[in-house]
Amino acid sequence: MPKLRWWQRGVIYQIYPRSFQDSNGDGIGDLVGIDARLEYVSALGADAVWISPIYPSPMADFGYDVADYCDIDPMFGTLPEFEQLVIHAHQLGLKVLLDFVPNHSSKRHPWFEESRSSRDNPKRDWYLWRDPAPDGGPPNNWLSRMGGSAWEWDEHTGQYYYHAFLPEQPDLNWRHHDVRRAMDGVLRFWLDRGVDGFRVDVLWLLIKDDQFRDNPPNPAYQPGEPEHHRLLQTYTEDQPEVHEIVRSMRATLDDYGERVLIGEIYLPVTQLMKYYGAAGDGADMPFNFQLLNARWSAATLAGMIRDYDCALPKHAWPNWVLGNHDNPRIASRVGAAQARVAAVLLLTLRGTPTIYYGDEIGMTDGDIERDQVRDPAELRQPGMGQGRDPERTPMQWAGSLPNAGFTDGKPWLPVATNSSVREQDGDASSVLSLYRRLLTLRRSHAALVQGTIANVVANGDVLTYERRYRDQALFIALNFGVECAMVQSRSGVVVLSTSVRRDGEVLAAGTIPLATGEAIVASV
Ligand code: TEU
Ligand code: CA
Repeated sequence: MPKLRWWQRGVIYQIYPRSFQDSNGDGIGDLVGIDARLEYVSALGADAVWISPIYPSPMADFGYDVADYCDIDPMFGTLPEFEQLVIHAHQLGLKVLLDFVPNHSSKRHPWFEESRSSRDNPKRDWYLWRDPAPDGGPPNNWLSRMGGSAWEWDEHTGQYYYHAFLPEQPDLNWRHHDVRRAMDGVLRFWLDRGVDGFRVDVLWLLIKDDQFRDNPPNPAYQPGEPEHHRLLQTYTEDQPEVHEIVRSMRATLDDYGERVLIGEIYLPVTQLMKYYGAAGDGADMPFNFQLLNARWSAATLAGMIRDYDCALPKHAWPNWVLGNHDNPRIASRVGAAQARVAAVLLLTLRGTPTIYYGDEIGMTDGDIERDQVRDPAELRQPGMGQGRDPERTPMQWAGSLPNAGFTDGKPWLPVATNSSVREQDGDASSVLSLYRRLLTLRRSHAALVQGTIANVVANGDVLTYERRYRDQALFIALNFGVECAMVQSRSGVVVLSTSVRRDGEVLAAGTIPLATGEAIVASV
């Protein structure tokens, strides 16, 4: 087996910068705050931090609307502070991944301001401008993922521009050579500053149909679903030409050695696999989001794990994501007990895990009152279940401090009331301790990092599988049910359990009991 790359051995920890640690009392997290918490992340046992966008931005979509790709927003800090953060992270053995947002810029980006200034501006075609339909309406039926038409009328030049998200986020034209060149320069700007890789925002949306054909209706649309689900995204996503762009991003990173390219891609598994590249020359890890909305049952997960493993191209490296800033938190989706089972699952499956900040202390979705809503997705489509504020509430460092130690000022979103890092720190039975134990176990057991996964079986509410590397074999059993269950096991020793009292228990061959919400890892 070839030597693994750092991101194959490692665990990624996602930081939503607005909500991690405020250092200056303005109620918004920042780089100095993140820097002060790097020791925590490294002691947790993570290997890399991925920081959601920190570039200058009007914050219409909280940084996913970039006004300058090569600087830091003053709200978050300065470029020297970022460079300091990278040095500090590297001293701690942590890699730093940035969020690259190439699909769209802010409408305040100088590129767009030029583009919209006149029809014959040299940057006009850097964005997607179209004439109105004969009736004066939008050029076609494409819908925004944030609600309404994806076309915004520009009075000054008498054309519409396309935006897959907010009107404040015009889509760039990735068929234009100069756009590609400019964006390549952006990647190099950060790589030159020691950044270890990128998570690329909406990678599967970069290219749209060059004939701008109408999207067909979605026959499976159910009332109550977000508006853009009315149409299939046939002409607005996953176009074949996107792969050539992924390849060129990958080639740029390869100029710098072992840097990682991760794609944010919400697609069914077969389409997802194409993003690895036909010759393994695409993304290192197209994000695998299946756990984000999986039905929480042993049978569903067993099928999903087996199918994913089978679908992976030869040499492609798997990965699993349990939470992010766009989806409800795991502890709210499956409850506190099952969130522990989820932790064992995430950190014992084959592939690189991504942990969303706060999940390691069992944070739940925050309660956001109507007048506290900040997320544009919710403000534009109220009550559609699109709101992302609940999973973006501030990290809870110390329950005894005001705002759980996140800020001395007024937090931009309310701080929830979950138990904090400090409360869980010395408690061997806490979720935080479980995460730390799991991350330690990964480091000491090659089978968890580079072993095969086999015998993935659901039996009633219990999921079992084996991880094996050379003469090391681990048996993992997880109880998804609300009742105690019996599991067939070989003889061995429990090396980790969700209930600490079982650690070190000797298992005789035969059936062993698993309490509700219990998961074990046994050396067999
Ligand atoms: O998300 C893309 C995406 O497809 C979503 O899950 C998105 O949150 C949803 O469609 C909006 O209602 C990425 C980022 O992760 C997200 O935070 C940004 O808002 C979005 O791209 C635009 O940059
Ligand atoms: Ca701040």
